[in-house]
Amino acid sequence: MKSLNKAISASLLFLGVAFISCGSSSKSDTKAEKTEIESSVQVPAFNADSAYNYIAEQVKFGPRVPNTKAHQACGTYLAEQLERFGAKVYNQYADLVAYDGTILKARNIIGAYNPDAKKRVMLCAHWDCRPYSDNDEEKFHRTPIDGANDGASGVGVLLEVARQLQQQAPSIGIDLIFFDAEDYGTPDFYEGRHKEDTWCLGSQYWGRIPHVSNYKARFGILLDMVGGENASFFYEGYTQRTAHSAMKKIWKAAHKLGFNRYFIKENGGEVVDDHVYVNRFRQIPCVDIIDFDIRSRNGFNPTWHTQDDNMEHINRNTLQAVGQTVLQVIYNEK
Ligand code: AHN
Ligand code: ZN
Repeated sequence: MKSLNKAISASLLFLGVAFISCGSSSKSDTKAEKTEIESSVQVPAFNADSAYNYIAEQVKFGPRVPNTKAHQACGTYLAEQLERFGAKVYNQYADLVAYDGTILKARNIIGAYNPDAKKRVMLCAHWDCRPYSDNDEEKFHRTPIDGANDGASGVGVLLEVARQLQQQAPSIGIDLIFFDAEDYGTPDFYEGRHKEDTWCLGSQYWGRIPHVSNYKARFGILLDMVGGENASFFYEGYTQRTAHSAMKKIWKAAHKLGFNRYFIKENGGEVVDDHVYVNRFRQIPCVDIIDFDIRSRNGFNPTWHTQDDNMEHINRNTLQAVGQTVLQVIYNEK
């Protein structure tokens, strides 16, 4: 954190010097200085402790599985937080049909900043929890997860982004979208008829019926499992094909900030996630920042869909890397 603040003030100092010299002679307005001036927007410092606390608050409700008290209470909390941070809040309530026919009382929650701006970027994460620990020992297969990383981490980072957006407005409009019912996909133990597209039900709904008609954004960033220990974010396969330029911009920003060990500039595997439906139904290129490494056992973090996906395995340094990178990108959009 300290070094980041130093870096920001150093570039401001440089900006000041550049302005002074430019004032006396336009000839000193060299290309290098110009580039420095253009890239010197003040980017606020992301507070990982704050993001961590927003994750802990969600986890305290218990597993946010659709159709439970914990889910309903957490939905209220999230909408209230967005209000408190000055967003215009939209709620989408929908009855969504799960893989086994269960009707899920779902709620997508959207917080809009500068809602009238034409130039927009959307940031999203899912807020629901998987009702199963089906990557754990068999006796836990039907036990819900805490979802500290899988769900709450992305939302926690975005709530901290919301707090920053209230303090300092970027030049473009921003929409924070908390999708529901992402993680209710068909478990392997299901013996009934298999349906297609059973994951990401909230984003599929939003993609067909967005919170404002004809909703458009330049690009989206999806945060999924962004709080784990030793996280690595590769170029996810679907993102590579559909949101290439936004993806490159994000990894470049991360490297500029020194987060090379998290943001790996190599191809990763392909994951079905909310970004697929954002792109498929709304033609908005959307980048999935997801802790997914094809070199590990199943690609996912060891706590994925297990009882270990709890606060004990949330790492502030990972949150910092992701949160600061997101701020770097959105405050540099013109
Ligand atoms: C599938 O497992 C098909 N998609 C992973 C998306 C996901 C689940 N993200 C979090 N939990
Ligand atoms: Zn999941």
